[in-house]
Amino acid sequence: MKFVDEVLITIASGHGGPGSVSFRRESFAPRGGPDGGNGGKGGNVIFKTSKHVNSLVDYKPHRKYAAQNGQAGASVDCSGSDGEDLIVVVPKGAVIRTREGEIVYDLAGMNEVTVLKGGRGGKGNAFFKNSVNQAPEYAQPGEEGETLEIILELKLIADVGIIGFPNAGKSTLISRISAAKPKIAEYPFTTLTPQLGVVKVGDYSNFVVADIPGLIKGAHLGVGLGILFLKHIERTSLFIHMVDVSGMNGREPIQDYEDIQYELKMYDEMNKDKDGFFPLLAREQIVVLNKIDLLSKEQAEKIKQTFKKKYDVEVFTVSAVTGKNMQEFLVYLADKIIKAKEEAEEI
Ligand SMILES: Nc1nc2c(ncn2[C@@H]2O[C@H](COP(=O)(O)OP(=O)(O)OP(=O)(O)O)[C@@H](O)[C@H]2O)c(=O)[nH]1
Ligand SMILES: [Mg+2]
Repeated sequence: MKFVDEVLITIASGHGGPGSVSFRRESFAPRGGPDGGNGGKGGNVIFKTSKHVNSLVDYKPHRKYAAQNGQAGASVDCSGSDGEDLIVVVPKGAVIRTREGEIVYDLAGMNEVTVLKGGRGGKGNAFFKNSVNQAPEYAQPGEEGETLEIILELKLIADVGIIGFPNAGKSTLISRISAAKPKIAEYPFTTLTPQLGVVKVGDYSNFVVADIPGLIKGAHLGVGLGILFLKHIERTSLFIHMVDVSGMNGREPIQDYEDIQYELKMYDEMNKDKDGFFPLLAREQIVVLNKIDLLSKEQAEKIKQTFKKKYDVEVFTVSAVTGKNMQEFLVYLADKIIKAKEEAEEI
């Protein structure tokens, strides 16, 4: 299925129905009093999140999604019926922004929110009857509904994001530590859309890892698959930065690492004025040097020390294929995430 993570649409709540101007006309009461009923209320626009929806593919760009209008009041004190609400079902991590980029609602952690209220129905002339005016000839119009052009954006919800060049072994890692079954292949850009995997820690706890498409030099200029999908790791406090250190395919680990950092920097630069944005470079990165099954022990240790000294970061050397050193890395990762979650809860 196609994966869509941003769409510009218009939403509109319903107008209130107008009140009615009417007088009772019955053969035994030729000069009957006012009996114009009230108009119905316009429908609201309500957003609901569902874990069963994971893309915005159902929403067509530039289309208007509107709740029903309330019906007009009628004679014999008949009220118009209320317009039906419009229920917009979106993924758990959806964000509603104005066209200018301002956040209207971030739906992460929300089940339901009324974004636009329908207009009130107008009162019919029966409502305005009083001792002074027994036969009012006016009724209220219905209140107008609201219209809003929005950018509906999806940012997946995960605890940790895996970044790295294509072929670094990101999907191999997520398939090893979670039940996710992403496509894995020896050619670059195997992963075309972000994938989530749930990692179980012990019997009671788990965390969510996001595998995103590979980044390459110039991604911020649109090279490869670009950098737009980085938004799916904006919610994570931690990144796993995977580097292929096998030397296969002529890859230079240090250069690859720096190229990715540069792309993150450019992403931060491009998004710094966006409402609610927190720079990617400010997140902690755990460096995972992968494919050490193709290196000698000494070679693996040497490259590990080079990274440690140069960047002052936590470094693991692993093989996502054979599982070497994977347990040690997972224990460290789980501990980090649990601590980060505890800190977030304290705030
Ligand atoms: N020898 C060896 N090969 C590995 C290891 N990890 C992954 N590979 C291989 O590297 C290739 C790329 O692996 P993927 O997991 O698809 O890489 P990716 O980072 O998800 O790549 P993209 O989706 O293209 O960004 C596959 O042929 C894997 O079998 C490893 O630890 N050792
Ligand atoms: Mg992949």
